[in-house]
Amino acid sequence: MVQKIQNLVMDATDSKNDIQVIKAKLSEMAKDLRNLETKNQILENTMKEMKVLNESQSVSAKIPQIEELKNQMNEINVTLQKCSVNSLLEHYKYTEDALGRSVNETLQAVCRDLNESNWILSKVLPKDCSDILKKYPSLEGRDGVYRISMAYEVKSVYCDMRTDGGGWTVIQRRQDISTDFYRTWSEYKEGFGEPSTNYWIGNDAIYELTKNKDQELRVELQSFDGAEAYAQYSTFHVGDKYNKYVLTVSGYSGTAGDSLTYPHNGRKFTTKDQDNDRNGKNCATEWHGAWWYGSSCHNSNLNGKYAQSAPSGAEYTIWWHWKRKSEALKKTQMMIRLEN
Ligand SMILES: [Ca+2]
Repeated sequence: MVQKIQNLVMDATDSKNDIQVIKAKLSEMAKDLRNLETKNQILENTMKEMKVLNESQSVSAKIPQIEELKNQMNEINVTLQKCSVNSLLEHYKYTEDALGRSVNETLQAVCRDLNESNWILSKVLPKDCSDILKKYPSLEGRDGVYRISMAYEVKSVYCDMRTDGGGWTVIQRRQDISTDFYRTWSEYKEGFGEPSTNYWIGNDAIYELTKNKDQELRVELQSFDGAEAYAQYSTFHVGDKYNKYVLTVSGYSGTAGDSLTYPHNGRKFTTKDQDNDRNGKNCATEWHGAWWYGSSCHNSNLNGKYAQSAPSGAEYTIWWHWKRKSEALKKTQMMIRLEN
């Protein structure tokens, strides 16, 4: 531009053109300058616009990329999560199956072994406590829990190996309050408690032990003042479940008095949930027990309520003919033995 002006001045000077020519040239120059300024302005604007456009384009261009990246990340995360959860689940299921199989197989094997060993034991084990004493005479005087076989079952029972030569199988035992005796028909059927402390051997077991055998029964009693007495019966057996474990008892001897023959001989067993007595009410619920109740309920109630002292009440563990009153007893024990 400067060069152009210098050339024009030079031309004007050199050629000594007239003032009009110079004016025209200047006017032309001014026009060029304005055009230039306009172009410059347009360029600047364009550059500004381009800058703005560029910025906006770069941002808008980046946004979809970010969104896409985010989407991809999410997909990857979801896939990863699914993958790990699925593989964990699969692994867990496999482990569970394997465990279940092995536990089941082991349990079945244990059951088979148990059944087999029970069957073998039932063949070789003694049938009752007198059988134990017959096989092992040195056990005389050693009361305790022994195992006997009964109808192909092995059962733990308490044996009295001391009284009158020993060999007594204990069918009922109470000595403290820790075992509840107010129970159902099925519980009395199966038996409950622990032979080492308090227990009922079970009506099915009493039936098994007394069927086809002449058994004697001995009932031992202790009151809270420490006094002791017994009642012995030369004949004792109970019927099966179809006969409601009907009681046959006779031939009393002893020091406690006979509170069993009457009114209990010939009576069916009654529990709180099965009334087989001839009383208008259920004697088991009336007197908190389970027994061979008669029409007048009872003279003895050895499965009745256990007291920690000696209160009076027909709902307690009483043996009427000993104390001539309904005094709760501290210890009771019923045991049977093959009659000599
Ligand atoms: Ca009744």
